[in-house]
Amino acid sequence: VPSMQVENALPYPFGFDPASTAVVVIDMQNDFCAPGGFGQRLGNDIAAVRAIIPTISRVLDAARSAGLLIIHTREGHLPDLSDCPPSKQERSRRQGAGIGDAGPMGRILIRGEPGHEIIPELTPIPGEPVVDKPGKGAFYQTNFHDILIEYGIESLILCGVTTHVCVHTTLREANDRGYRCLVLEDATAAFDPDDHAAAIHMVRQQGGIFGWTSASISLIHTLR
Ligand code: TIU
Repeated sequence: VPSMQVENALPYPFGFDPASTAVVVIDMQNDFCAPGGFGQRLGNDIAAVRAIIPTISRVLDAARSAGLLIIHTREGHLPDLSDCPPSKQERSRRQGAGIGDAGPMGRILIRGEPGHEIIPELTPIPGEPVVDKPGKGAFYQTNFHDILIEYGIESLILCGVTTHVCVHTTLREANDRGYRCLVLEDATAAFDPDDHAAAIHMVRQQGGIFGWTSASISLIHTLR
């Protein structure tokens, strides 16, 4: 029997045990959240992704106090681009945000460059795992699954950007591996609010086909 429950989750209450639950903060990097980054250069308005920063901060405060594991992810590629599929680079170039090309925060979406760093407001606390991933999902070509197994994690609480891309890909990969996932609807964001709304709806339809959704405050109240 789970020791905690987010009562107002949809499609029904989300039960979890703090000892086997991780909060995953997905790709809150300068490249997605700061002016001149990959996200903005793709043609997007970054206002919606910046708006969730304080909400994620509050979630992290509550989760750290309750002893939950926090895992951060970053999307990016090796400087020699050996882990970047040419098809991915080609589409980014066509859109004016070429992966590996020079930008105001260094080479776009490249590990070690300022644009690749997590935004200062959400800097990980020492000891919190940071998973570097070449794809949209956190499982593909990373040690993410090994970390979940090492810590005995069974449930994931997902925050970050963007809801329909990296959050959803990670959610779907996790769901297929048996993890119970809660997506925080106001601690995730897409550049286009319609994409966000559709992505949130998809999680909880068909009886929660990919998992659960809730407002952050419902989780925070549960953790306190
Ligand atoms: N982190 C993540 O979602 N990567 C993306 O490329 N998202 C877009 O919405 N483009």
